[in-house]
Amino acid sequence: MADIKTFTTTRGDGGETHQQVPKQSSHDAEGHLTTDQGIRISDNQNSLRSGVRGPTLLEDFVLREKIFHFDHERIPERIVHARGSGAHGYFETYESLSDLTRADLFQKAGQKTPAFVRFSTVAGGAGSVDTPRDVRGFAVKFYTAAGNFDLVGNNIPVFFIQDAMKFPDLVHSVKMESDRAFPQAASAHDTFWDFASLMPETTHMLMWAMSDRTLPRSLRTMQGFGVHTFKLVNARGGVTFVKFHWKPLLGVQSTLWDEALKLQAADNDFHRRDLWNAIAKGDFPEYELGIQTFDQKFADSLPYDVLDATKIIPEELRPVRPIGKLVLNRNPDNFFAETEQVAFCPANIVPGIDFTNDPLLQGRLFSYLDTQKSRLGTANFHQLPINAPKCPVMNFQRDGQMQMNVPTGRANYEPNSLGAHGEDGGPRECPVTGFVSHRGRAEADEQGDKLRVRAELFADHYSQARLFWRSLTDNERAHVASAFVFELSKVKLEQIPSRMVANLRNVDDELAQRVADGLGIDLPRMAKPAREPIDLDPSPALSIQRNMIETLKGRSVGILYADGSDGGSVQRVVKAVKDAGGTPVLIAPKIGGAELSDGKTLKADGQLAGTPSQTVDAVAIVLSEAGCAALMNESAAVQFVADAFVHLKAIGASIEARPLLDKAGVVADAGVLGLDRAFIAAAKKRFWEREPQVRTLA
Ligand code: HDE
Repeated sequence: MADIKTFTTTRGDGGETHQQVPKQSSHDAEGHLTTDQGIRISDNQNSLRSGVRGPTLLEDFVLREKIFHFDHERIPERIVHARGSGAHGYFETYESLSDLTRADLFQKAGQKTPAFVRFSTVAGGAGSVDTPRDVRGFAVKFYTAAGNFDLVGNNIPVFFIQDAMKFPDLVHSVKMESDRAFPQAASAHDTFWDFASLMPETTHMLMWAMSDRTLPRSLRTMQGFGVHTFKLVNARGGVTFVKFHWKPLLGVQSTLWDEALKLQAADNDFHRRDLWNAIAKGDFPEYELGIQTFDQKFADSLPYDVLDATKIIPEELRPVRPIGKLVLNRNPDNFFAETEQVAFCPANIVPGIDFTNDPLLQGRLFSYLDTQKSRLGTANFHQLPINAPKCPVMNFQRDGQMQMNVPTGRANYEPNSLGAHGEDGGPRECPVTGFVSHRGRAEADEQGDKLRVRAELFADHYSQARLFWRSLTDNERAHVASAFVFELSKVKLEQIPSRMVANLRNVDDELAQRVADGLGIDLPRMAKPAREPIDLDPSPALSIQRNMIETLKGRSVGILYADGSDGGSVQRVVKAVKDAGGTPVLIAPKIGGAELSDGKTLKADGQLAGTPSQTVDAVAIVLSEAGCAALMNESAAVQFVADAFVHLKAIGASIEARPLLDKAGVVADAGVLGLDRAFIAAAKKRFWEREPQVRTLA
């Protein structure tokens, strides 16, 4: 009935722990279909009825059980981050960090810890699209030998608000509006911008949200951040402040806004499918974990507060030290059991890691456990296989709905002398190896009277927004300005856009002017800042364009061909793409393929109308004269080429395909090539210099 999977985790001390998780299949050992009570089912097609055309009988327990289960198959979706995609993998530590932390997973070079990751969008429901303009969740559960450690981060290093008190307001404002239930998965509406424009502390995050960071090309090409400042604690109790960073080994890549919009139509599951396919074919996504560490003295030297989640510490000021690598090498067996039921919680930390007084983090520590109870229905959700630690769990917690273990023994209290769990009546506390909260002496003088206040430096809402703006390239700045224009153009209440632009004047007057011009409104007076912004040094590390890695790994090249296309040319492109580590995608007018010049029929991976060029990273157009003529009046073909051009992608084409390129409005530039080697090199990047030719970079 059930085959058993064994998970292994290497401990810091070299020992191993095992846990067995039953993997249920839908039939018994001999292949028979059974009810949930194990009774073999004779007929799964027809309900039990009285007479051939008579009424269905209530006694049909097979039918009742099947429909009863179906009726309850859905659970409440997450209030935020409802749409997500998960993957299993492992984390490998590069070198011992024992000088900084006693956290088990960081003790030995080469040490591997099993992990599960869930990526998500924030605002949309579980069935919404993968490519809206939205922040992405990047939540990692490390099943360490000393218990579960959850690093529940985002792909942006800052957050909209500084205090947990404002989280319900933020989320209410961004989700679909409560009376009309639209828009779905979009921040471009009145209530979000009403809230954002009234809350200047959102400005830094808004700059990131309006940038290409919220349009990731794939889940494999985005960064992740722990956002808050945490603490690392070593065996001697020594503490170091830390910020966690994930960096994809493929580099960070984003789409353009027009591309993201069209992807919503082309493939709602673009990111989920990409992640699944990559893992399925052994192209395992990898992300390096890095840390920025610092002490109190450094924190005190900054003109902003390290407890404020709307601030970064630029990498140029404090380099990110790579400490290990996450490899995602296994797709979930079951979406619901794993990706849906996984329960992350920032409060899940292990000895060697600790919280700071960041008021946003402190609120999160309560929220996640609380929401899991409502979402998963029982305080025993930690027993679900995906949530269960892979190290021993021993305590006196008992009972509750859906208790899946059978705790033995008479004693369910501590201390006891009954010896139910060993001679000494254990399990017992572990004063040495157990979790001890760091005493937080460094912050002690900030504790005292009960106050509802924010620390002084939290009032600086604009300096880092300005830093971000100044760190971008011209193209990236234009995208930010256009995104503000797009979003605010969807706002119907007149007072909101000018209030937002008034805030933006504190970031940069040119940005504010561009947004006002784009909206066709007068530049409003500058909003009075709570604290005068200061000029901080730009951080080139924040630009995606500047740091893009030129590679075909993780990227795909769409090869458009039709009847009569030169077989040799198609095969040469396919081989060259593969040799460079990329994925060739064969696209033809018919999914059955096309008959090439050599008489062979080549089957397609995608049909032209269903595989537009935004689903690939570069295009090769391999057409004969007749093939090209046949596609000249095919809008999908013209659009295929036109979109590749305006999305700044490399276009390689046979000479015979030129008329199609002309019709699509392609103008010769460094990214428009023949089908030779130069095309493969070009396919590794985007042609940003083309952008002023294809859209207004206001
Ligand atoms: Fe979350 N957040 N959050 N959040 N969050 C949830 O927990 C919350 C915040 C993040 O794939 C919820 O199980 C509060 C920051 C991710 O399952 C909920 C505050 C960051 C995920 C919740 C924040 C995050 C969540 C909804 C402000 C980046 C998805 C369902 C005080 C560092 C995890 C759930 C997954 C999910 C609360 C702010 C990341 C309601 C109260 C900052 C990646 O508990």
